[in-house]
Amino acid sequence: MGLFEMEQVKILSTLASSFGMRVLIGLEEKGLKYEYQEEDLLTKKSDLLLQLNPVHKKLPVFIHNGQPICESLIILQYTDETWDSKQLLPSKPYDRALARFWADFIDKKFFDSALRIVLSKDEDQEQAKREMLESLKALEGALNEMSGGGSLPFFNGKDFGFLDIAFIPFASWFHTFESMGNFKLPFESEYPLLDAWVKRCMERESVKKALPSPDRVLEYALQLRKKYLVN
Ligand code: GS8
Repeated sequence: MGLFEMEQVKILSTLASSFGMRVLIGLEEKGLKYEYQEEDLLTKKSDLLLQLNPVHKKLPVFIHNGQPICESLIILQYTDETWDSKQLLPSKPYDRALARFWADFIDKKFFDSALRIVLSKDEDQEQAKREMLESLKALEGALNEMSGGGSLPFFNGKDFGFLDIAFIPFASWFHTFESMGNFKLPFESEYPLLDAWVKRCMERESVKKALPSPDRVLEYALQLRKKYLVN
């Protein structure tokens, strides 16, 4: 039995969670075996989820040999510190800081607008749409700088890594944002580097395996909206 098979790795998540997808992609890239448990946030949070993530009560939860770890970016960093089969974060401290900065931007700015496109309406939704376009512009600029104007394929340069993993799951939601916001994300005209980057990432096995189809995501988002629409 190889070293990795002796480890017990389990993930609680839900299919359409971009945060959960991050963890699945990371584990796949590292070649780790894991057990996956689907949770249903639309009906009831399981006792296991409440017990393992009592602070935020959110998915995903990563369980390594019985110890729970929460927050997708923290989980990715934990896997990097625990298994060195493929390092997800770049090796230079400055590059690591940049990758973490932009991953944090995605969680604070991009995700905030995403949530409001899905769960709000009228002026708040319009504002969220404008904010998403601005966030994508900023990410296009970051990709431009970090990939040497597009001459390198990924955010961190030549290797697919932490920041790619932090953002690519949202590609499965782009169709949902467009459909719910009744607008078009102008990738080809405004964000050509991101456009090419999404297509490149989508060719990776780890990404193909973790991302649900845009239709599945929309179906889930419609249920979320029905349940949580802020009036
Ligand atoms: C976000 C997790 C999250 O929002 C992370 O892991 O990176 N910062 C965290 N999880 C959602 C499901 S995915 O949209 C969740 O569990 N929501 C339940 C709730 O908000 O009660």
